[in-house]
Amino acid sequence: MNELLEISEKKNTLTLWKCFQLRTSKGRQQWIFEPKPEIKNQYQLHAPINWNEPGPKQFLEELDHAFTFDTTQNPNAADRVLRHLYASSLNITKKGKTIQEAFENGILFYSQLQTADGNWPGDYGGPMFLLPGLIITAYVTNEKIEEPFQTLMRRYILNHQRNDGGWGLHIEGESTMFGTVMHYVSLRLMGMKAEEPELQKARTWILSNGGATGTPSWGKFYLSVLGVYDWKGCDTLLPELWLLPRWLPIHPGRYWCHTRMVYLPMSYAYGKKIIMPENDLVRALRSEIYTEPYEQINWKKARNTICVKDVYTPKSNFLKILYSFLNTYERFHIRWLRKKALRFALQYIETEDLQTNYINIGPVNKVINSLCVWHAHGKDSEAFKKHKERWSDYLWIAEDGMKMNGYNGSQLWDTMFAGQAILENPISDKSKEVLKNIYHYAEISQIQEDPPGTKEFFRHTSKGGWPFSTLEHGWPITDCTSEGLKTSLKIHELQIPVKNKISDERLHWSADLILSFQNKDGGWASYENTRAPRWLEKMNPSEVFGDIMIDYSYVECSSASMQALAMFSKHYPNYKKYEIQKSLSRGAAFIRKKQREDGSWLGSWAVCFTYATWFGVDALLAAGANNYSTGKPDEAIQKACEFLCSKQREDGGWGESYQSSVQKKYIESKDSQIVNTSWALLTLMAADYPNKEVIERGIKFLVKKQELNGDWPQEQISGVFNFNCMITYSAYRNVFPLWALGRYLKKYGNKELL
Ligand code: LAN
Repeated sequence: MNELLEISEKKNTLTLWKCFQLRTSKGRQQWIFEPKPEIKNQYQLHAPINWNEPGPKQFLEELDHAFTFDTTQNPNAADRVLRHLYASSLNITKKGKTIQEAFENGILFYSQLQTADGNWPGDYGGPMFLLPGLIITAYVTNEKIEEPFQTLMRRYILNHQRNDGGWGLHIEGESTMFGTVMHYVSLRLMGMKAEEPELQKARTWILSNGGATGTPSWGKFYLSVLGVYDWKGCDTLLPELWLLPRWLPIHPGRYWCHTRMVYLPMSYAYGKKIIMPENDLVRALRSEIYTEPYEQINWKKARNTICVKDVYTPKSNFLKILYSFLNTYERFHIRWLRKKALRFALQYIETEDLQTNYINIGPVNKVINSLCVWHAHGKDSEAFKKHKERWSDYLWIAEDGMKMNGYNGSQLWDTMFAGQAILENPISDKSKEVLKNIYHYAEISQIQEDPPGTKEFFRHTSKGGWPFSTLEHGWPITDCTSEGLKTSLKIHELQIPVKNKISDERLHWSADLILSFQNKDGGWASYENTRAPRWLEKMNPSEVFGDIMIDYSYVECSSASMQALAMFSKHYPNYKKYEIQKSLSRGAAFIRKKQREDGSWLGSWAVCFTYATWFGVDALLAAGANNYSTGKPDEAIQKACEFLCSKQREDGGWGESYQSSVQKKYIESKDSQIVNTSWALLTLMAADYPNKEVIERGIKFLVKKQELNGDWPQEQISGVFNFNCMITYSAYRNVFPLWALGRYLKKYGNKELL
């Protein structure tokens, strides 16, 4: 392309990106469509806009073009839209010559993305089954999604269509029936015609892989609501389970809270058999996605049909037998019992809505709760309106279009990590200013009371905790509480002047909460204590996720909790001293038990062994284990360091593919990754690993990767949940290299770079 043309096209792209603004308040993030007056005039975008008129129509076409994203090299977008909005004015023209300069440039760049109330907004996409849930819900409830957003959603979906015509479970995954059927249907609901080439290709994928009866159970659920699958083809989602005695291990109150909160509205929708009135599009879809005529589908058989490309956790025999009983019960179910169960489920849904200010715990129950509330109270009800207002909290715009985030953001988490990264070496005025704002976000986000309904609706206490995202969301998490506590304590140590200091009492609440979260096995789970035995996993009906039934003790959550307790004890030596000591030694025993033969730990929440090994080593150190500086390093720490060294690559970096998490064995990525390298370096430096050359090679790799403006490039996807689904952490590429550089500076001082 002619160079001038290319420049003008790029300019046009950036202008179109700028039609969207991010509104933030107390961590809440909402993208709004707000074009500049020039754009409004240029494309005749004056209210009421008729999108079929030539000006607006052209605008949408150009918008579509501006968000076209090439996934062939890397399907991970780099959160460019936000970064362009916030950070395009910074002009660093020279790469740092020393490690200190690289560190400061990194802070300078990253500080521009910090919002006025101290947190970092960012892309938290990755999973590919979330947006379709919202699109289907909006369609069923007859809610129109604003046209520019629809354009960006379609674009996002098309950008991530794979060469074979399908879509995966997440942006890096191979095509699955779940991904493909859900996106095919979504595109059709958003107005695309069945004959369009992308849809033809998708249909070919679906039909040649057995048709939509092979969609996993969560997909079957959405299709049933839409009326393009028969509820008879779903295993029962028995609402009566809620009425079982609470002491029974299979009572859903004992499930992992995410599973519990998803199956809750699912069981309500199933009990009510919510289904949209049939229309032409529904009839058309029925004829498009199956290999046989819709009327001839054997629904009973379809319950147990699943495409081989989707299976991660096959339904156990135990579950199949259980379902054969429950499905029989479903045919004759007791009316009054069903009614009672549904009344309870609705009350529980409404309580969750109130407790979370209609944000809900996650993106899945967000949309299914909306659907249930719409069904129970109607489109004009206050409750449904409040639900709708929160849809935008989950939607994110990046250069690959509009996606649905895996949470209402990762604000608290990213912010506390950024704080700890800078705290390694907070010498510049800039870093102090950034820390002050970080502290402000910690202060306004701590949960100070238990929400109403805590006991009745199976919640652990919340007081003193920190959430993953925002206070309004309000579910406390073990390690988010710990990172919040650690960061607050460290900032207190630094004694920078802050407006509202978090009182000693509030910090004691946190320590109490962390202590209360410890499990019998000595470890810590994610949101609550482990409430049921492991065998409950045999009842995992999801087919596509691993380990979802109970909240297990995790290395990461345990380590963060131990670090926080140890640090707390240093600040408040007289508060529950012995209890904390005991807790730490039980924690250490759990961590040691989880270490693998090769010295590593398996990660559950990021990819993968480098991440958990960082936590494993930090946990042991927090519990008082010796590092190398003592001359007699703890054997487990030694093994962990040797493991890491064995994985360092020629270029000085480390790199794991998401397959490490899926297969639970170390699988290298094609190239070394900034994020894995940082975790490995943080671990080796924490352990005081004596071979400095290993560390310097890693540091050099990080500095070499830094961009001119102080940012780092977005590489592969680094987050995971339930072992099989990946999730984007757009902050990690900034926070972790900064943390590693900061620690290097603190330990070894500054150094010229070659
Ligand atoms: C998260 C995000 C944060 C994450 C950490 C705090 C990093 C972790 O250390 C503990 C687990 C936790 C809280 C976590 C659990 C699973 C979540 C909530 C997610 C990965 C974000 C999205 C995911 C959620 C389950 C997605 C919806 C899918 C279902 C299977 C319900």
